[in-house]
Amino acid sequence: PSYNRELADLKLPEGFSWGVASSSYQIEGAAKDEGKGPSIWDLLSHRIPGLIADNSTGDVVGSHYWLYKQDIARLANLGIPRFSPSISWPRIFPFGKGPVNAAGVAHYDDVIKTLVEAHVKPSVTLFHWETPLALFNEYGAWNHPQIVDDYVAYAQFVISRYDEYVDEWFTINEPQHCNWQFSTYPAGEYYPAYDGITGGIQSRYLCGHHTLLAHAKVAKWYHDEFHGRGRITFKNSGNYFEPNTTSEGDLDAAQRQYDFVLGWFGGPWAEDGDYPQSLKDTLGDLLPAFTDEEKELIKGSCDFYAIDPYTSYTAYEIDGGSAACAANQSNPAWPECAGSVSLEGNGFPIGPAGDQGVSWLYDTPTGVRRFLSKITKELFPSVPDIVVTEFGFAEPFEGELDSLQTILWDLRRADYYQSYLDNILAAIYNDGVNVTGAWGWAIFDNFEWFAGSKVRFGLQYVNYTSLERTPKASMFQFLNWFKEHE
Ligand code: PNW
Repeated sequence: PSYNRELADLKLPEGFSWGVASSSYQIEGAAKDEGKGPSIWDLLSHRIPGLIADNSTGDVVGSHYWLYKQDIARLANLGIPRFSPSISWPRIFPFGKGPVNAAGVAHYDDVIKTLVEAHVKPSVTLFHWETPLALFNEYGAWNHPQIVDDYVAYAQFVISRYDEYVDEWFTINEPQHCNWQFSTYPAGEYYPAYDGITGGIQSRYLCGHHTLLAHAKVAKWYHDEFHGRGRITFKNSGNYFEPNTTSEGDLDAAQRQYDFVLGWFGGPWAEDGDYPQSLKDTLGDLLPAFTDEEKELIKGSCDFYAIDPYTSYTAYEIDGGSAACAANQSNPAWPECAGSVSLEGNGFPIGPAGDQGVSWLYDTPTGVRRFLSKITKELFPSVPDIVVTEFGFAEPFEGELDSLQTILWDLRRADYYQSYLDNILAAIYNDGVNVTGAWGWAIFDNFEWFAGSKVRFGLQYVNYTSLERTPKASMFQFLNWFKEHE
């Protein structure tokens, strides 16, 4: 059933870009094959028992590295026009820099060729969190400014090689999150400490700073070198925050959340190419400063806005108010300084919960519509168009995955896709937002980082023993929606 009968007959704008997404470490497997070097995720998933919820790793997962031909053939047969994969940095440069791994390059040559021949357009992410371990060991990776030039060299290698076939590039996946891989734990706990860097919040803002600079340098080079050939941006992670009431404190709490999540990486759209004032005021010396030259580089470095708007929350003022919190580093909500309630807004649940392994995820369809307006009209009015580069749901499961019916008859996920897509259409038609694409996460079940392999985001089920893929009910709902609206 359609949730909005008035939208049922509307067609997507011409050229609307849709498809499915995933990332290399989450689907490729072949973690030690054909010369790939280790990334920090090989370390995290192997070295620290209990760190990944089910102690799973990315060693095998869906083995897309070996099965890409059938995976791409299936996309083509299902009529899915676009796929957004990522390339693994340590497959190309096993040590992060230096010698190129010819087998890794030959592999991606064939992946791109296979996609092109199948008429499935690739939108490629260059860095989806696979930081080469060698660079971490050498200088602390994203904690250190040296990473910028090493990343730029890698990105230039890949873009130069595939420019002819790839019309959309994402430099970095969700810089809001890649930092937690270094900053969730104090230095010395799982990683060695570097140069007086303490990890934690200090790493978070240092790593963020270097991802933004790395992006901006690559974008500048791409714009100069390949002018007009394609588009480049990075993928933002962020969710919608509905103020709990119209009180000044709740409105302020929502605004601080936006500043500290989207605003942190909003430099490309901010008038001055810099961080928001509230970040500077709260973080002081913890927030590195950009030079004027760097701000110029950052400004204009994104050709469109990419957002992964999975869910929504209610924001409310915490005890003592945001201002008091902003001054109090021992407050658990520091530095965002706003509670983000997942279960209650005005006392009511905000939506059905996803798998407990991803406790941040709720099915909140109207939030996506409001969020798209919020970003393009209020937060960053200079955004020309916005692409929903990931959205998806992890169906909650009771007990083990032993019944084919519970696995494949994923009604909650089907409902999620239907209602989010209806609301994206409403954002376009009712609210006038220039949404130019939407990609479901994920092509099939994949390794969900710290939540492991039990959390399943796939539109196709993967049997991790036989490696067989089976489309879920949600895949057909997703495809039918596009059939009706194209
Ligand atoms: C994204 N949140 O991460 C990543 O790009 C994917 O690799 C991941 O598998 C997918 O979403 C599902 O989790 C996110 O807390 C992590 O709102 C956390 C959040 C959103 C996205």
